[in-house]
Amino acid sequence: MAGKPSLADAFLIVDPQVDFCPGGTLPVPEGDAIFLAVNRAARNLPLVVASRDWHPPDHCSFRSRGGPWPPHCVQDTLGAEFHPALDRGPIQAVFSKATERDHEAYSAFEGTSEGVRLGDWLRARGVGRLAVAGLATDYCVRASVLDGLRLGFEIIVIEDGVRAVEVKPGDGERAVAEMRRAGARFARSEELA
Ligand code: VGL
Ligand code: ZN
Repeated sequence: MAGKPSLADAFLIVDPQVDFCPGGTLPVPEGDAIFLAVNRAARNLPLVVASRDWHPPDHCSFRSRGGPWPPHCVQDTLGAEFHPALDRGPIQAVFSKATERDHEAYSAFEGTSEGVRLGDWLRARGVGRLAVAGLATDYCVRASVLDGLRLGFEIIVIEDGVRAVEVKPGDGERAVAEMRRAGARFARSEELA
């Protein structure tokens, strides 16, 4: 395909799951509004991966175990599936995280696909510049972006492809400021086309 060179070598879609969208058990306000931007970015970037929150039924982050969250993204349930509005076609690998009952993991870089960690998988494919979108801005997107920067990736957040939970009002904006300070850049999905 002819066109501008890509702004990124690969695209990470963080936790685009049913439970994080309206109607799910841990809904992010307007969580399902990310998919236009996410699908557009995925069409226009050369390599696409996704992470998924993939909890056992008694995960330590659940209120039943003293954690902060209602049960969500329980392995092999409907709520843990990718949202139907996500175009799965371009996704080449899925990285599961927080799969053990006593360990919480917000960052997609703690996720594995067939035993391989996300960072190693990307490096093995020559990825240096990574675009990131998904849910939620103030939790798993934030943690993934900060981790990716620490690991030496250049990170570009797709700003129309993220939404925040906002347990406290302003959490989304604070997370954006923190990602910027750490060195993340921001672009709109149209800029990738
Ligand atoms: C997430 C809260 C709990 C996320 C995951 O994907 O942002 N948030 N588990
Ligand atoms: Zn979770």
